[in-house]
Amino acid sequence: MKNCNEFFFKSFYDKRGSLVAIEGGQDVPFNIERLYYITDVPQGMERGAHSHKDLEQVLICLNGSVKIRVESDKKKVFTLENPNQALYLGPMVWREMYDFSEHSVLLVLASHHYEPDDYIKDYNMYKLIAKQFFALT
Ligand code: T46
Repeated sequence: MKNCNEFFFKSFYDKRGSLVAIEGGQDVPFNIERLYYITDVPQGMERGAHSHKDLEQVLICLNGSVKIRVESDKKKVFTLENPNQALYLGPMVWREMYDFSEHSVLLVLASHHYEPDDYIKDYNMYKLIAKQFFALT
């Protein structure tokens, strides 16, 4: 699937517990300019429902679990449920986050500062632009 893939970070696990280290530009394919996290999502609530024109992001569920419905040249659903599991979302990937478990914590690493003009929130508009974009990439 284009511009979207699941991967795993190396986890340093010993009798004291687990540590995951993330180096920008090495463990994720961009330099990290921003991070944010999503918590306290009520049961049944969905978030996202947009794409980004240029932004690259990596999603990590630090606690609990969450499902991500994605679309680029194909459609797929990922379940994030381990803190060393990650989902890369490149440009022009539609995403919808849902089924947040109680106490879930979704951490997002982003390649750029917050830019409202980078969002595509209209699904019909997304479909039009994505069709051309993925035909060329
Ligand atoms: C994405 C998914 C995975 C800011 O002021 N700065 C920020 O960096 C972000 C991300 C959001 N905001 C404000 C904008 C809204 O007033 O926080 C509020 C909630 O944001 P939004 O409705 O966009 O949240 P989600 O969960 O629908 O989407 C977020 C990201 O915005 C988006 O880039 O890919 O998480």
